[in-house]
Amino acid sequence: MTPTITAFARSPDGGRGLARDMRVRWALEEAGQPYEVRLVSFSEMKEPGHRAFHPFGQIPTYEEGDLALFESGAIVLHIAERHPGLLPIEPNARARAVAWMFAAVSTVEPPILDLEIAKLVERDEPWFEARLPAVESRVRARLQDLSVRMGESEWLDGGFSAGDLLMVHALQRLERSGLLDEHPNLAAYVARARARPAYQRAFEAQRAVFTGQSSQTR
Ligand code: GTB
Repeated sequence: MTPTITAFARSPDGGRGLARDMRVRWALEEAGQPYEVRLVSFSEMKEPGHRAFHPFGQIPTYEEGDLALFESGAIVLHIAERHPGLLPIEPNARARAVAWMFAAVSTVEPPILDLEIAKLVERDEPWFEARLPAVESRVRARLQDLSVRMGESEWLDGGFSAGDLLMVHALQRLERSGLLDEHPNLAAYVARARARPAYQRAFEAQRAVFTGQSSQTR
């Protein structure tokens, strides 16, 4: 059964692939699975119809037959568990890849989001300039540790996995901050992942929504 995901009808990023439907699209492309897209406006997201799928009135959601899911990490895990290509078969390697998925969404991404929110929402606050260095330093601490752990490895742990997918999608939000470039191995890691054909297909699909060329079926 072809799943349906939801995405912003008008993404505030202008199609740069930063919204979280991108990671679901990317996982589906890595898995070679077709999907449909239902675009929702900001007001539709808060209506009961959408909240039936997402309690917090957000995107992305994922519907497949009787199953309705929210939370991009859980959706990517669901896709990775059902299709080859995103999780290793060997049980211990698989458990480690899942650990990297959690590390991406619960250890690395939160300080990145905090920095983004600070720059987007708090810029006019009188305390903005005073707080910024602390926010940046929390991001730097995570990048430093990740950079040391990765060294010159191609991926986080063996072959490309759903852990890399979520990690790269979190890291790419730093693109314009310059912080990623302080670690050439991390900048190369993100570039390597984004060069994958599946990433490129997902990126073009979400960008087509912005340029008005989306078919809403992949
Ligand atoms: N933990 C949830 C998940 O991973 O699925 C978080 C989902 C979430 O934050 N969804 C956002 C949303 O629906 C879109 S992705 N926001 C609307 C709302 O809460 O009312 C976050 C996002 C939004 C915009 C950009 N951007 O423009 O660059 C990047 C990321």
